[in-house]
Amino acid sequence: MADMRVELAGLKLANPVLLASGILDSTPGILARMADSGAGALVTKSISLEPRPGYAGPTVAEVAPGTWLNAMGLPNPGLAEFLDEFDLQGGLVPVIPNLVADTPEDFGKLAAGVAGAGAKLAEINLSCPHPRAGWSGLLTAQDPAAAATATAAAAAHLPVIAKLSPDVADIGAIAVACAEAGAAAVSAINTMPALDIDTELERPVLGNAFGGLSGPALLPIGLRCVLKAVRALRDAGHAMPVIGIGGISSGDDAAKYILCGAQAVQVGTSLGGNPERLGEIAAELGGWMERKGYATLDAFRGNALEWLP
Ligand code: RRO
Repeated sequence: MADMRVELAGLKLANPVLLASGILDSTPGILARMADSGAGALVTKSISLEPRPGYAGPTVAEVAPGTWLNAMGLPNPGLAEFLDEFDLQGGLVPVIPNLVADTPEDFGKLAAGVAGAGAKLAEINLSCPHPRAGWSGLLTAQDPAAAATATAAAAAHLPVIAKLSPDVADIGAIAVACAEAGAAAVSAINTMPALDIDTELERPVLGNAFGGLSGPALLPIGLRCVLKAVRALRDAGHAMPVIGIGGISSGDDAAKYILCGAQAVQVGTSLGGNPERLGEIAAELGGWMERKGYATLDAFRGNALEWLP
């Protein structure tokens, strides 16, 4: 049987298929079910210092079969209630809190809070695709200096994964900036900033107008971003791991990310309505490895990079 164990920023995981932030992660009970289903680790919904109610609806819409647009608006109970509710150290598999803040200071406070509660690794969300309607400016993950400052503030308290946006000219430069600021890993990608219009109402479909696109269409975009990040990090001499996210709905999709050099992957949208799919995706990846004769993930990680000039 293929050995799918993998190390991620000091954590030893049974397999490289992780639950992505923002889906099936709003209560400890759902997280426990995802652990039972076979996840290598669980990333929580984004947590802010203070509670956030989220945006007015509609907050999600299916814009093509399996393709979703969302602008939830970071609904969450805030750090204090999150820490009361969730056990960050005793679970069956590691729980990785996802943190979101508007300032480096708040990223530092959040990181200190979850580290104090026993978290060994956190993901920092630098790339929520839809700030409040009407706001214009750059996402943190669109500005290498801002991404580096936020990363350094959080990384002072525990190892962090910086979650990047696909909506950038050069994701490699952002990944390198995060590595140099002390990130333990980067994850790519968050949802793709997008818009849909209701032709009857002649207005945007979502309450917040802009949203983030997810689903199978994101797979080729995510693969390109991961490959570019892996290459840029390698060229800059950083061994920092990249986690692939976007459009994964099968073990074959997960294998594609690892062939592009990803250390692990996260799965979200395809689990909607079918939580058990996560474990099946991990099992399918194992089946693919056996069919190809690979005993470990290291045996094929990054093989697609050889085809690039
Ligand atoms: O809560 C959201 O609306 C949201 C977040 Br924080 C994110 O990072 N990505 C996304 O698609 N939605």
